[in-house]
Amino acid sequence: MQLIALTFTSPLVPDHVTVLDATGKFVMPGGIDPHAHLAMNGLGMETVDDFFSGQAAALAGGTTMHIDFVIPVNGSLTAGFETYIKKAMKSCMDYGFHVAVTKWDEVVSKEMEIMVKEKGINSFKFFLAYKGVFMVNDELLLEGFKKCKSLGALAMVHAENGDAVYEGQKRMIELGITGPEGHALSRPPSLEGEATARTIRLASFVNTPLYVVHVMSIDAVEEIARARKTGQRVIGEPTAAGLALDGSGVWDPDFITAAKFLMSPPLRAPGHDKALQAALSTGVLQLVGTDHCSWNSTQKALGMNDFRKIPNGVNGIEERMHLVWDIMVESGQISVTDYVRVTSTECARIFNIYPRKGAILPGSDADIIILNPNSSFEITAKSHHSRSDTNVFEGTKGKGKVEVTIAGGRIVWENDELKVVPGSGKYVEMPPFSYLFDGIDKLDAKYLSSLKAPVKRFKSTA
Ligand code: DUC
Ligand code: ZN
Ligand code: ZN
Ligand code: ZN
Repeated sequence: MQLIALTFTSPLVPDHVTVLDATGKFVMPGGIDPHAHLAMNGLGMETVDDFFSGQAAALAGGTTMHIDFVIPVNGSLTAGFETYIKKAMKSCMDYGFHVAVTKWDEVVSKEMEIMVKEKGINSFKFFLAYKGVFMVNDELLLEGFKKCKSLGALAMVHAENGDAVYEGQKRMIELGITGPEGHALSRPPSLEGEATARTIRLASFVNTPLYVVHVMSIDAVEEIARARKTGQRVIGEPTAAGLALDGSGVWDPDFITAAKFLMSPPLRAPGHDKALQAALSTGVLQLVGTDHCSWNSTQKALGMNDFRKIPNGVNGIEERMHLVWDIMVESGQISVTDYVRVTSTECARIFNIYPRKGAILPGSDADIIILNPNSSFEITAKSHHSRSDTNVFEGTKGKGKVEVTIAGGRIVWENDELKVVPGSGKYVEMPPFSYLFDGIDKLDAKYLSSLKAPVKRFKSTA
């Protein structure tokens, strides 16, 4: 570890201590991105950002930990986990994993137990979309929710109605709408709203906490707001792209320009972005992810004649901290304290790694950033650190720049220069039963006692 003195005044420190002057700037815990896909396989290809390049980009943008998603191999969680642990060997910052569950049987049920008890996993993701690939039905979802609850693991959902999306895609192709706009048109906000409503009700039926990933629409926000008002434990995660952009980009006549905006759920019509910002500022949504899943132009071009073959995903792991500062703090929608909460602390609390992460405290990992509120940033593919040749935020300018990133006690980003070492990042095990589970058993007992005693019946003589 480096010896670093962070100071707002003239320091009196020995020569071998590096002094960072933070006068007029904010010193904060490093960002934690709860949702990114590095080295992810899809449509027979791999994303351009792996665990090294994606994390280097993250560090350049003030994020010091990310949580990735283990995708099962032929339905096997164990095989999936091993694959991802290998992919992550080149990490230059700390990382954790959620595990996706895509089928159901006794083996998967047992594997979930092993993941929680032996592998440091405390969250499982269920896809309601991607029919025929990852999509689960309500029966599997209920089994999965029950299992999560018994293990103290958080259930996460990709909430879009996959059957309806499939129908919508067929409809677009029949109408001859094969370009990127067909993607958005085939999966409107109502399908996100329906799936969000359904999963929220099923999670309530099981009485287990729920985390809705990449909330993209007013329709989904309204469902989450209503559930939270009744006291249900539902967490909602907007993404950097969802907060910063609307979906008009997919209408661009240039194919590549349009295709780079393609993600699922899609970026929405103007207005949804503002509603997501408002929901974040009022606490209806709690933390910001990215769904960073980067493909280059050549890969996106494979769907030139059919939007269903365009790989889904946008960047954001490097841009999230800057964008959230500019859109939410600089604009006056949230305080600096809330900024730390939505970019770092809340994620650490939900995934039960606070105060090791998400805090600057004695005993915490030294993941620290210095953000200069008076310095500006401009996002371009030319200057970003991702391996992609495009950037969905191209040309975006704003205020609030991360000038220094310290990860695990080492300065890794300073003077616009990265000093990253492959293999230096550590796997962070996440223990079960986060605060979201506090008192769940009492609610179960209340439910049971509310059931009327069985009616004593006799055989009717009538
Ligand atoms: N949507 C997902 O659900 N996963 C990865 C990329 C995307 O856009
Ligand atoms: Zn940057
Ligand atoms: Zn998803
Ligand atoms: Zn995702």
